[in-house]
Amino acid sequence: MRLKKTVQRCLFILLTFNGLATIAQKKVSINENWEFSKVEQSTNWEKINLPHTWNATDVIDEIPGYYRGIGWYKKQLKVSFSKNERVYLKFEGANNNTEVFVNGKSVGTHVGGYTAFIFDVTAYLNPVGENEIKVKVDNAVNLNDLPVSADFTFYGGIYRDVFLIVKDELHFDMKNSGSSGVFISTPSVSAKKGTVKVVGKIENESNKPKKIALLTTIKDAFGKVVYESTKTKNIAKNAIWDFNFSDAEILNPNLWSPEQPNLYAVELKIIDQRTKKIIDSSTQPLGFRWFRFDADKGFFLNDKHLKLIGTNRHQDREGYGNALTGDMHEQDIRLIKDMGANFIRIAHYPQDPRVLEMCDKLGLLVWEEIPVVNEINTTKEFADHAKLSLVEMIRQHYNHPSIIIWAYMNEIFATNKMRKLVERKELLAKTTALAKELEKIVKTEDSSRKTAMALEYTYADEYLETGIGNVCDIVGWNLYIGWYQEDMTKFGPFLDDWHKKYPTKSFIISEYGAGSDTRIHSLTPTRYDYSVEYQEDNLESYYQQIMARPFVSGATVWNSFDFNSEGRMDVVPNINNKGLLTVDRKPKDSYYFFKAALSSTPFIKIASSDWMNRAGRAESEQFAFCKQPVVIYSNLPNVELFNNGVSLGVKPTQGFKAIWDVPFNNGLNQLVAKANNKLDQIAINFHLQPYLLSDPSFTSIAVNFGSKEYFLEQSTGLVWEPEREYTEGYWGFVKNNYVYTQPTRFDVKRTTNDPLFYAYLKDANSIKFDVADGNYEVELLFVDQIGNNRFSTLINGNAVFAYPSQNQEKAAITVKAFVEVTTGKGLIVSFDKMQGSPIISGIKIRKRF
Ligand code: GCB
Repeated sequence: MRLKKTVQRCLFILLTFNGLATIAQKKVSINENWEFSKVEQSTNWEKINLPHTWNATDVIDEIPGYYRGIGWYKKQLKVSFSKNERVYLKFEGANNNTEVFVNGKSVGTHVGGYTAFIFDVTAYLNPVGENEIKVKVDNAVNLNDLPVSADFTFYGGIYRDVFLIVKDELHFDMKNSGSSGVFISTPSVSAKKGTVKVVGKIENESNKPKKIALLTTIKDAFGKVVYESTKTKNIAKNAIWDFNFSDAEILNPNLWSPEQPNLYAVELKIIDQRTKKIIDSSTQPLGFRWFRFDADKGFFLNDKHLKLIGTNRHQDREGYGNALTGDMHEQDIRLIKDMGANFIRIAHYPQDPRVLEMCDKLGLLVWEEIPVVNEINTTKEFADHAKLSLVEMIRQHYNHPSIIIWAYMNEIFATNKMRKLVERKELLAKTTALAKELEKIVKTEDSSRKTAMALEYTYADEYLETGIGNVCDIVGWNLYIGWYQEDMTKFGPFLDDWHKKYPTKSFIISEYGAGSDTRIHSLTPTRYDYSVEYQEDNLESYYQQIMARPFVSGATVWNSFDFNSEGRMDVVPNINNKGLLTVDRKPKDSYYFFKAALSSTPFIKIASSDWMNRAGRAESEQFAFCKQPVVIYSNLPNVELFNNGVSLGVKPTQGFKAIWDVPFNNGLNQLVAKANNKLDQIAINFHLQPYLLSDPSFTSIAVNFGSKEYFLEQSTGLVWEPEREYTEGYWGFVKNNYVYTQPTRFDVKRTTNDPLFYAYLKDANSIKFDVADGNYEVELLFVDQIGNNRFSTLINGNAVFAYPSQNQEKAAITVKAFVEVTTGKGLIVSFDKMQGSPIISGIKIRKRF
């Protein structure tokens, strides 16, 4: 009740202008007090507020798939408007197909989940009393929708704001593809002078002619008026005035750039000449900047060279799906800017207005694209939807000075290899034809930006065969050499080769990256191990290779944030974890590498913030410490590191980093890194295993069998150490012909510690822990139902568990046993094999007495 009243009070925002009379201008969100149901006839509607998605939780549960179908929304709404006003509903985004009903009648439909749409609902509304707004949203699988397939989740729902807009019947164009109806550009711009072009339509929907004045004011970032003009016009009844003028010339404009995102504002007001009232207004951003790409030298902004460096961004977040608040969108863009980025690829679809607003304000150049991903459907409907989304994206975001690239396809031949040969030929031809059509659309809509598409290494043959890469201005390369393919050092040579083949084509590395899970750490990082350390190695190497090649215009890491991709099985089921930050926006240490590389102010960071709990063996019986590497990221030339107040020496940084082999003591290690006046500190808790396990200082050990990585249990900070072969006096497995192979990842039921369980040691003869006599608690970890393995596990000769258990699924199993060791021979875990192979995922031993 209370909310409703507030809304109604807010409906009238009174504007005053230059002493002119005031009039109501109304644009108010109507996000609150909706009801939701998957079934229209339901008697059980859930009360919700927008933004909303019905998939926020079912994309992270253990059941494969997520609900793709219809969702109904309804809301009661009181609207007061007079007979010479028009009322609109504006949806900033609903995925994917939407139909809106007012008081039981359909007012319109919209296809496409990532762009805004507006309906004039005046004729359907009851001007006094309640109205029922009902919205049917559908995210069912439909191959005519964009995208046909992609590595992200197609959350359903009204996941962006909805606005109620009330306007006079004479107003700026409300029928132009969900846009503001006003288009600002700078046809000529230099440091000396910028010309501003203002184009749009004013529609007189009344049945009387009207004399109006269009007042245009341009203000600089400080609110100072730098241009003003009044243009009058008689608009006939039910007629449209197409206005188009370029007489605004701003001398010595403050240029817009990532370092100085000087924003101007263009304010347009329509004044009724009879009543002197402002009857409509629109304020648009304006930035003076120009740019060009050079195939040899890279990108230039305002005639200065600028290497475009940044990230990609998906829009979802843990627990929210894609239904984020404006502040969350803003926080993301700030995180990207704070890292030092000057460029962002808004992939793979147009995003919330707040995203673009923040890119303008904070200074991030933008590549934005429509979601034509992996493949096209060769139907006319699909092509129409692609064209519609492209036009909507361009018109809706046209005024943002941050945008420099409109893109329309991503890895477009990704699925063609799976198709039959005849189909393949047709698909390649139709895809290329569609690319040409989309290219033409961009050039007609907005020739001031460049066009692009993102290609991928694996489909290079198809790009050559069709020449599709030549259709657009700029090629994006999504390159994962060193992740999906071997050897990251081959990345640079691939670029050299390509540049030689196509010396006149500018390109950007639109994607590069590696997956990482902040729970996984490695002293020997390798491809596909998902350790934070491998991600760092990969990104650092790519960064150096990119910077060393001036012909590479820029690069965007895949991805800013870990994101949901239901059906993907990396280390966290349903999550693509190539982010520099986690799904809940915690920076991984690789984020700080970029911060060191890109910050213009002194920066220093001990890159172990994901690895504050560590474990390892003492160097020897005499030396009660264990040496492990610690990386410092900094843009300062020399860094000094201290552990518990003792200096470990000064080291020069190379490639924005220095590495120390830190002698860790048992317990707390207070690390402090210093350079100039900058300082960073971190406390690392080290669990030092005695050199001999029989030492009285032994307390516990946890081993992640089947893995070469440390696994940090999130809830407790417990460190599971990587497996090792047995050496006398310590611990390890005894196994003939041991060759390590990386585990196969799968979703392990009933645990969130999937990597701990899906990695398992197979066919070990035994596992020995040379502990002293005493009482121990032993936990054995298994993943159930692997192959047709049948065996029993014994501790010091006593059977404790028969595998498999009665589960019918690949689930986590933990068996706890209390064992007394009396023989002086330690603890031995062994297996009695009945069928297949014995396997074991982990062992944890804790000394009790
Ligand atoms: C790509 C795709 C992107 C994926 C990414 C990955 O090339 O464009 O959508 O998420 O690779 O992580 O595999």
